[in-house]
Amino acid sequence: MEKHFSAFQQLKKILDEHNNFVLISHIHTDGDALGSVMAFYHFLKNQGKNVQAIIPGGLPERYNFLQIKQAINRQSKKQLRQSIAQAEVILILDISALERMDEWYQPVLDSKAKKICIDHHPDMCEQVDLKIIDVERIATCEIIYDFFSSQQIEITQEMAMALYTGILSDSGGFRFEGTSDRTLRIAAELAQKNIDPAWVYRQVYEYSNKNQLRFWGHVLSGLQSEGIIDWAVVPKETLQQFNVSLEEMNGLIDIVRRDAAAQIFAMFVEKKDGQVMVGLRSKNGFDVGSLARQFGGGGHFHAAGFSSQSNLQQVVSVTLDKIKALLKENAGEE
Ligand SMILES: [Mn+2]
Repeated sequence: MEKHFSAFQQLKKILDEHNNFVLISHIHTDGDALGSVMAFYHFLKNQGKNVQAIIPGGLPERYNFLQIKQAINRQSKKQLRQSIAQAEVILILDISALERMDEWYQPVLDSKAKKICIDHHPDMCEQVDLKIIDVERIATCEIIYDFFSSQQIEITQEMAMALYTGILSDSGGFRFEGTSDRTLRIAAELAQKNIDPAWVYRQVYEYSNKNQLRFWGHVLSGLQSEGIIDWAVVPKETLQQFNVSLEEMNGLIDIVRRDAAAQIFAMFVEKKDGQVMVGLRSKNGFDVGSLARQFGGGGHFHAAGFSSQSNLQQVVSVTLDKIKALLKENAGEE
């Protein structure tokens, strides 16, 4: 039997028995977060329920094809705070850490609503009433697909598009570790609902402009390397010079991953306010998720990140030293 079957039944019962819902996911949002929110949005709306969908921070333009603007952050902040306080059920999707609800973290915790976490990140969701966590899944959208199909819920074309996009984007276009035969079977099922894989790929992965590509070229030409570690450093002046947003960094680290001679990858980006965002990837047995958690961040075994208030050079050297120390430790164990 399906591993989450009884949790899925509980979830279905909760959805059936209530009318006022809030859906929320994480800041610096991505295709899986948006796909998860949009799939539940369409499902609950089709059931005639009241639904408010919330994403902290901005909505990336490239996902406009999912009609996110028509569904997410539709109320003023004051009204959203009220919706959260009055909700009966809050679905927290693909969150990794509840703090990633950002400005909505405290309002959600204060709400008397039943709180439900559905996620494929290691479990860091305290203070919720029901958790459906599965770290073996490439995307939260995979778990949501299982929920719908286990409960014989019809997946409409809009729901299928949302779920397919989430799986496509979190799997890096069906390439990353964790992409399984099950991933491909689910994608195939969803694609039957009038989804053109090449068209969706184009929306998600071919959305760059020339300026962004030139910026990527600049960063790549400054790529540094030591042993099996590759890294790049982007000071805030470079972001300003090329006039690119943080969002336009997305995907760059996955180009760096193409270096066959390296196995651990880090990208250090200094934001306008001085905060440093660190993206981490690995393609061996090195757990970047646990590394990121040591620095107050989060993520998966092969893809993770954290942010720091220290200055850029300091974050670079502390992170690289930590990676080297862990590599030495791992080598000692063998
Ligand atoms: Mn995800």
